[in-house]
Amino acid sequence: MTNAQKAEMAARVRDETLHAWKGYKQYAWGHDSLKPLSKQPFDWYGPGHTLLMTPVDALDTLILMGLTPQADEARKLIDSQLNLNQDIYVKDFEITIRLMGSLISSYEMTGDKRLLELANELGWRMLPMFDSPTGMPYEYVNLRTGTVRGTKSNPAEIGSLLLEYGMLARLTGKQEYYDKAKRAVVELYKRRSPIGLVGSEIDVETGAWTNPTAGIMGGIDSYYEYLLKASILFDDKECGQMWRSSEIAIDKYLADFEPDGLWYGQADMNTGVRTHTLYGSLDAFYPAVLALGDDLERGRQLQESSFRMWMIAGIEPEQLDYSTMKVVSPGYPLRPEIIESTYYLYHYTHDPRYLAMGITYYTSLVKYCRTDAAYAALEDVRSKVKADAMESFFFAEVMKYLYLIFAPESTLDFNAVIFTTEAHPLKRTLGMKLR
Ligand code: DMJ
Repeated sequence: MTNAQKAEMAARVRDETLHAWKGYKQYAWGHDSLKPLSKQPFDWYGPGHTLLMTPVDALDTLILMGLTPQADEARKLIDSQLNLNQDIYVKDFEITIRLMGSLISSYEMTGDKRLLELANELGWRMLPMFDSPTGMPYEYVNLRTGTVRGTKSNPAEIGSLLLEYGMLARLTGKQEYYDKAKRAVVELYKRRSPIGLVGSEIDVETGAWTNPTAGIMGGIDSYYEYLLKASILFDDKECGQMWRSSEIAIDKYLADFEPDGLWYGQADMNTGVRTHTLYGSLDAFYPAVLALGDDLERGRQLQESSFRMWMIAGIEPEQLDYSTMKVVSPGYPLRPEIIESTYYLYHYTHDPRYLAMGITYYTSLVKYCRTDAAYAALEDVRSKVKADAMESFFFAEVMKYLYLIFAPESTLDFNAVIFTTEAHPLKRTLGMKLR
C-alpha cells in the first residue's frame, strides 16, 4: 500500500468511528452504552447509575483520531457529570481497565487535571477491594461504602490492575496504589503449581484454587500480559522474572503444534495434561505479547492461526476447537484482540501481510456489524444474526488499533507507551521511577 492508500484506510476507520459515536450521542448520551439495534441506552448497574463507560473508554481514541469536537464534548461530559459516589457494587477489573485506564491516558494526552482527579477518586474508592486475607482483590467493591463482594476471582481480574494502579501511584505520588496492586500479583504468582501454571479460578480469602484449568484464555489472559508490560513500564525486575518463568510453562504445556500450525489450548495446572483444545477471540491477544516479549517468530505463527479462525466464517467466533476446526461458541461481541496483535506485528515487521489483514477486518466489520445507528455484536458468526450490544471496547480498542495500523507512525510513538489491556496508552517515561 502506498502512504496515500494507507491514509485513505485510516480516514475510513475514522469515519466509521464517527458514525458509531453519532449513534451513541443521539440515542444514549450520558449513559454507559448504546444498544445499537433497539437504539436504547444501557447502564451496566441499572437505570440512574451511569458511569459513562462509552465516553470514558472512547476518549483517548477520539483524541488520537483528531476527532477534536467529539473528544471535547466527551471530556466536558465526563468532567461535569461522572459521579463516582454511587451505592453500586462494581466489578473492579472492568472499572479499572475501562475507566481508570482511559482517565489516566486521556489526562496524559490533554493535561486536563479533572481527569486525573477522577482517576484518583476511583482509585481510593476501590482500594478496599484489596483488603482480603491474601491481598488478592475481591471481585466487586461498592463505590460509596467500600464494602466488598465476590470471593471467587481469576488471574486476569487479580493480575490486571497493576498498570493502571501503578501509573496512578506515579502521577499522584501515592505509593500505596502500586504496592497493593503489586502484592495481588505476587500472591497469585506464589500460588502457581509446581510446574509453573495458574488455574482459572481462585478463592481470594483462602488462596485455594477452585478451578485448575490452565490456559491463556479469558480469565487468565491479561495476568500474563501485565507481568510483561509492568516489567517494561515500571522497570520492575520482579515482574520480568515472573513473566519469564511463566512464559516457559506456557510454552511447555499450553502451546500445541498441530499439522496446520501453532495453537494454544488448555491443560491441568498441576499435571500439565491437555484438557481442551479450545482457542478463541480472546486468546488472539497473545501474538502481541509474544512480539512485545521478543518472540516475534512465534507471534507471527500464532497470528496466522488467529487469522485462520477469522476466515472460517469471514469474522471470528468467540471460540473454536482447533483439533476439529469446529466453532463451539459462535458469538462475536466486537472483540479487538486479533486487531491488536496485527497492529503490533505490523509495527515490528512492516510486513504488508498485516495491512491486508487490517483491510479484511475492516471489510468484515462494515459488512456484518454496521447498523444505521452504530455497530452491533453478532449472536452467531455463521448466520451473521446481530445482537443488541456495542461494548465500549469497540471504541477503546477495535477502532483504535484498526486506525493505528494505517495511520502514520507519528500519530503515536509505539515505543514511548505501553498499552493497557483496554488499549489505553500509558507513557513510559516520567523521569521518576518506583522501586
Ligand atoms: C477488553 O475489555 C479487554 O481487552 C480485556 O482484556 C478482555 N476483554 C475485552 C475485549 O475483548
